[in-house]
Amino acid sequence: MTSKAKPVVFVTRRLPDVVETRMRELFDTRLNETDAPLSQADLVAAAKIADVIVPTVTDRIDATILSQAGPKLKLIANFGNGFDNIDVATALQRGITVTNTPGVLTGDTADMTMALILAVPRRLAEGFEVLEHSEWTGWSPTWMLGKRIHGKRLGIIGLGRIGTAVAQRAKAFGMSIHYHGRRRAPAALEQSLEATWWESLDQMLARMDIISVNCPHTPATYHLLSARRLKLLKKDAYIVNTARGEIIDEVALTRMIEAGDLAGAGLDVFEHEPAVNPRLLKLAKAGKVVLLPHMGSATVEGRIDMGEKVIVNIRAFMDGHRPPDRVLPSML
Ligand code: 8YV
Repeated sequence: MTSKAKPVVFVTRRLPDVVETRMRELFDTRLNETDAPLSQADLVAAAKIADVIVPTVTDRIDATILSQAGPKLKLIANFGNGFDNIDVATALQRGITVTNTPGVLTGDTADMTMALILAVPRRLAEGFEVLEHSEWTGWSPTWMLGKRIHGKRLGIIGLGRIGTAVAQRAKAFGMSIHYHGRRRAPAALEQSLEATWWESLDQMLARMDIISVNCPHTPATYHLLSARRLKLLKKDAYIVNTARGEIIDEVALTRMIEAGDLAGAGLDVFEHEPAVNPRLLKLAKAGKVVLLPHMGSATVEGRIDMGEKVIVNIRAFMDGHRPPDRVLPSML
């Protein structure tokens, strides 16, 4: 790249118009007009020509792709908060900077988490379905009874930005807040949430009414909710996951709900997206689970803010500054 040339920025999926327009003004932007997820060969081709790649959760930027990257590729500016789609360690070893988009999708994802916390115990999807199939024969005092939300214990796994925003919402709904994380939260945050820290995840699981998964997917959190740990939950407990499917052993979870060893689940993410285990779909029909297609951060405002963050990161990097949202080795 000569000093005046605009960097080649390869964007793997369609982004909001306003974001694409701005990117076109600022960079030599290559867009994926079809919006179809790219194949590995497409990603290799992009990595060969680009200064910057802007991937999303649907692109696996692994060591195979990185090993074939051209010498110009110096930045992967992920359009997303989670970066488990990128082999960050290999990228950093190769001198490629990685950035993400934290902060701007916190509230939206927490809202969706709260929606699932409400939807599953209060049987929202089942209610819709009765009307949809014109099966409502009238009100009855003992029909369609769910479980009360307020007064219940919510166990949050990962009290980071999103976990904290979930806790604030859940507190307003009268739930008692419990959490487990690698580190204890600052005392002021604990106090404001009236939150209880559990050093032992196992002990927390055994005592909660609802579990919300809000930690990132890393090698350490893969199947954190393993078959063994899921068995620690109370039989009438629920699990909500808006983080990553890989954090829960999905087959074990499905089996437990089928067997009546767990009351239900609200899942926005899956282990093998976009594939969804047909047995989970069957449980959804039976009203035991509420399933959403990875919509946690899917708001117009959120997507535009994510795009803005990507642009800020690219510009800072190209101007020779440290981009604000670098993924650091300590975050892996
Ligand atoms: C995004 C997400 O939709 O940002 C994240 O980590 O899980 C999602 O909300 C997706 O990652 C965009 O790439």
